[in-house]
Amino acid sequence: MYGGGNVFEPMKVKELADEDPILLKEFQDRIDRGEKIEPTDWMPELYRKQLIRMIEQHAHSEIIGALPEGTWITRAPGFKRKMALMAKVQDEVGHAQLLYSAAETLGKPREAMIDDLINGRSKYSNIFNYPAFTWADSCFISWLVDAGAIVNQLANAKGSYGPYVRALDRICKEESFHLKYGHDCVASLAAGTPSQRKWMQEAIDRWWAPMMMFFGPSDKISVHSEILIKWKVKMASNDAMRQQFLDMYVPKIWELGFTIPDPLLRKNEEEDKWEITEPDWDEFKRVINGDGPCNKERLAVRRIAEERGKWVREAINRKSEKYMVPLA
Ligand code: FAQ
Repeated sequence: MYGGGNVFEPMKVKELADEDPILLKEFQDRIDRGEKIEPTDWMPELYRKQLIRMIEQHAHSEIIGALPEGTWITRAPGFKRKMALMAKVQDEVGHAQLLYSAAETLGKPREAMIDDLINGRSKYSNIFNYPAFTWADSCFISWLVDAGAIVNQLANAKGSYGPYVRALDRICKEESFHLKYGHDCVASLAAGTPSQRKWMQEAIDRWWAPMMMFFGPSDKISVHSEILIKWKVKMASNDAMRQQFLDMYVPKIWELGFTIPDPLLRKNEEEDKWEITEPDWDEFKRVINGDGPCNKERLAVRRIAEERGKWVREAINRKSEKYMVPLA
């Protein structure tokens, strides 16, 4: 009912051709003029469904994204790192709440979104299905995964759907702080002992390929980009975002003395473009469809959280006097 669909297959919803052409043109004109679309405004059914799909997946990514880093809170080196990581993880969960609220404005209840997540019907970012074996893996996430998220979100925060862009605006501010924390963690390891440098290098080696996939399939095979860019939901293509990330962060990784595990990586100065090894899109499809190294574990944790929180939700929702304190 709400959309979703299988990877690389467009969603089956009311065709754009079946929408009222006058309303459709007015809608596109508003978008072209840079106006924001608000929940009570007219919108094509496909715009609504695409937004629900994308915002919901984004919300799930934040909540699942808290898991690989969250397991490092108790083992983070020292009190200050523990405090900072705890605050960061709380922020990520808060981002999910903002995003679920934004998606709810389009008509899909939060309970239905959570249900789709824990039952494996919704997607979330590929990258959080890989294991964080060491503290350095957590540092990679805090610096470079957050960096990738910011590249995407800063662009899309200028998009067309009011509730989503307002949520992104706030999220970007918090993510920028995470980025500084993450860079500080990686820079500390870079300036540390040979073992610490080795751990960080190994983390980069493990996470680089999923990081390249993080921005989505290449423009040649991306399914939704064309319409989302036309409607200013996505403000740049997947390849453009990937290029921007490479431009900003490859030099910074090199500056810290680390290498990048891609023999083909080079900047083609003539075309002003980074050349990379084509990501393994078969692995990507497997991972986002539930068959990655940690998918089962990630969803199992969310299921336990859902089960354990049931009594709280029931207590809040219950109308019976059982949980009510008499006023006098
Ligand atoms: N992972 O046609 P496209 C974060 C799916 S937040 C999984 O190109 P689209 C914060 C896609 O859904 C990270 N699935 O799709 C943090 C579609 O499948 P469907 C999340 C992916 O929507 C940091 C199919 O492939 N950010 O990290 C991925 O035009 C640190 C075809 O792809 C957002 O969600 C992927 N990477 O472009 C938290 C930002 N890529 O639905 C904790 C908003 C594609 O047809 C720690 N989202 N797919 O079954 C977007 O900008 C877009 O949705 C893209 C994908 C760019 C992710």
